[in-house]
Amino acid sequence: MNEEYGVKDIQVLEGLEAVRKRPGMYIGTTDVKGLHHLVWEIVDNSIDEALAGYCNNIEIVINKDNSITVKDNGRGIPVGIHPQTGISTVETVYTVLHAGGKFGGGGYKVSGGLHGVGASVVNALSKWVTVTVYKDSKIYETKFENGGKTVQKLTEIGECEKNRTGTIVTFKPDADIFDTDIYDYETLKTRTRELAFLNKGLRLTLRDDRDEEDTQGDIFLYEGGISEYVKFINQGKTVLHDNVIHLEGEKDGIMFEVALQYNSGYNENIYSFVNNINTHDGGTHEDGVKRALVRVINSYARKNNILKDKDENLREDDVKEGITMIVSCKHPNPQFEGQTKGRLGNSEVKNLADSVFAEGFEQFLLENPENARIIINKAILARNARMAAKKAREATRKSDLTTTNFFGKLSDCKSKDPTVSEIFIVEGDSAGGSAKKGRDSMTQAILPLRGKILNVEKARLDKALGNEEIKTIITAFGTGIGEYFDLSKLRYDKIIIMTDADVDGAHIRVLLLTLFYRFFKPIVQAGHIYAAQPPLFRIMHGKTRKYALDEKEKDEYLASLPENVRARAEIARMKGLGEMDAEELNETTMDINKRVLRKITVEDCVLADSIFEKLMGDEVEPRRAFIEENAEFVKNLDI
Ligand code: 1YM
Repeated sequence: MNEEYGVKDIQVLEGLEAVRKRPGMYIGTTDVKGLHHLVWEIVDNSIDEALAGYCNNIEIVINKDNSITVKDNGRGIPVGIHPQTGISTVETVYTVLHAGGKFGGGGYKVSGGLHGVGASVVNALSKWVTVTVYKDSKIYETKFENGGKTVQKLTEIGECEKNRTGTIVTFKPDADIFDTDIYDYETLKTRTRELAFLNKGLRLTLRDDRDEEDTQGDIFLYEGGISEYVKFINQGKTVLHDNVIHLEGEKDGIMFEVALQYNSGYNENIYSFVNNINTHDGGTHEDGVKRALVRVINSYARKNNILKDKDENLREDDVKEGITMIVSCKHPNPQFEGQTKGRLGNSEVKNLADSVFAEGFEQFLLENPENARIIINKAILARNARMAAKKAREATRKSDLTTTNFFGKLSDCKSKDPTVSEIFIVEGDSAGGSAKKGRDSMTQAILPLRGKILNVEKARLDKALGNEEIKTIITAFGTGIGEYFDLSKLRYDKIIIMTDADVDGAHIRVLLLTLFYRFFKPIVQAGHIYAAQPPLFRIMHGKTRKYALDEKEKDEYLASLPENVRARAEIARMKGLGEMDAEELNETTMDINKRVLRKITVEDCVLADSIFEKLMGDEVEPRRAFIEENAEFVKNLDI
C-alpha cells in the first residue's frame, strides 16, 4: 500500500462499497429501470448546469460496448483541490457519497435525482468511469475502475480553445450488479424528449452507436417548452381552441408554469412535475391550478349567463373533461410526500399556482369569448353525463352480487381471500374453456371475453357502464367505480390479462389497459395488473416438451442441446391460447411456479393510451405516420 493511501481513501471506498451492497437504496432497482437511472443521474448534473444558466447543449450516446457517454457545454466540474478532501473536486464529486452541490458552493440544485449524490453512485455501480473536463483552455481527465477506485487522478492531458468548456462522462455499468446491460433506446428517448419539453431552449441529443447506421440520433429542442408538450400530447386529437394557454409566475425563487389546451375527447391528461420529476400523485402545484380552474370557469359561466341561477356549479371532474395540461414547478427545497414520494407537499406552492393560473386563465376567457363558450359547454355536457352515469351506477349497485348471472361469464375462485386470489381475463371463449379446466379453482378465477371490449377512449362513463363486458369486470373486481371507487374492496391480488401473442391479442390488451388506466388507475398504481406471457414456441425431442417465450429463448435452448438431439427437435410456433389444451395452458401460462408474468406499470398504460390515440383517434395522419414508422418492427404479423 503506498503512502498516499490514507484513512480518507478508506472511508471513501467504504461509502461506495455501501452503495454496491445495497444498490436498491440508491437507485431503486437493478433491473433495466435501474440501468436507465444511471444515465439520468449523470444527465441531471448537466441539467443543473443548464438551469444555472451555463449550459444549453447536452448529448447522450449509447456506445457500441453498452457504455454511456454524456456530454455538456457547461462550465466543467471544478478541477481545483477540494479543501475538505485534499483531492480534486472532480474526483471528490465522483468518489464521496453525499458530495452534492455544497462542494461547488453557490446556487442551488433544482433538478431531480439524488441531488448531487448521483455521480458517486454511478461510479460505485460502474465497471469503469472516465471524466473529462474542458476548462480554462485545458483538458483534464480522471479515471475510475471496479466500483469507483481511482486509477488515474485528475491529470491535465492537453489544451483546448479558450472558449471551450464542458464535461464529458463515460461509464460502463457493472454487469455483476445489473440484471441486464441492454439499454432500451425508446425509453431513453421518451425521457430525453420530456426533459427537452420541461427545459425550454435546452438542446438534448440522444444517439445510438450500437447500430452503426445511426449517425445523427434524435435532437430535441423546444423553444415553446411545455406548450409544445401539450401540443405533442394533443397530436391527432380534435382541439377545441387553436392556441395553447401558457402561464408563468415566480415567487421567492419558486418558478411555476402551466400549459393547457382542451380537446374533444372525454379524458383528462394532466401531468405535473417538480424539478423535472414527474409527481404521479400530484400535490400542491396541481391542486392550486385545479382549484383555480373550477372557480374561474364557474364565475365566468355565471357572469355570462351560460350557467343559470338554478344550475348547480360545475365540478372539477366536469371542467377536466378533455383537458391536456402540464404543470411544472422548479423549487429549491421541494418536500415530497406519500408512499412513493410522488406528491409535492410544499403548502406555499398552492397559492402561487392558484394566483398565476386564475389571473391568466380569466384573461384568456375574457379575450376569447368564443373559446370560453365552447369550453364551458363541454363541461356542462360532462356534468349531464356524470349525473346520468350516477343513476346507472346506482342501478348497478342495487343489483349487486345477489342477482343471478350478474357476474356474466365469470367463473370465480372458491377462495374469498383477496391476498391469494387472482383473475385471468382471457381472450375468447375457447381459451376461456381451457383456462377454466386448467386452473387452480381455489385461487384462480376466469373471465372470458368475447371479441373486443368497448373502447373507453371514445366513450363517457355513462356509456361504458352500459357495456356488458365492462359491467362484469367492474362487478368482478368489487371496487366500484368513479366516486364510489374503493381499492380496499378489490377481490383479487392479481388481475392477469391473457391474450394471444398476435395482433388481435395486442389490440385487446391495449383496450383493457386503456380501460384500467382510465377507470381503475389506483389498481394499476398499486401494481395489481399483469400480462400473462404465453410461450411462442414449443420444442419437442424424445419425451421432452419445452416451451420458449420468444425467439431468443428458443435459440438459447436449442444451442444448449447436443448436436444430434437438436437435429431431431421439432419446433412448433404456437398460434394462440386456444391451441393449447388445459394441461398445456396450466403448465406454461397459469401455474404459479412455472409461468412468467409481466407487471404492468402506469408507464405501460400511458404508452398504450398514446398509441391508442394514434391508432383509433380522429385524425388519419398520425395513424399513417405510426404505421409507417413501426412497420419495420413488426415481426409476427399474421394476416
Ligand atoms: C456530463 C455530466 O457533471 N456537468 C457539470 C457538473 C458540475 C458543474 C458543471 C459545476 C457546478 C458548479 C460550479 C456549482 C458540478 N460541479 C459540482 C461541484 N456533466 C456534469 N457541469 N462549476 C461547475 O454547482 O457551483 C458537482 S456537479 F460540486 F463540484 F461543484
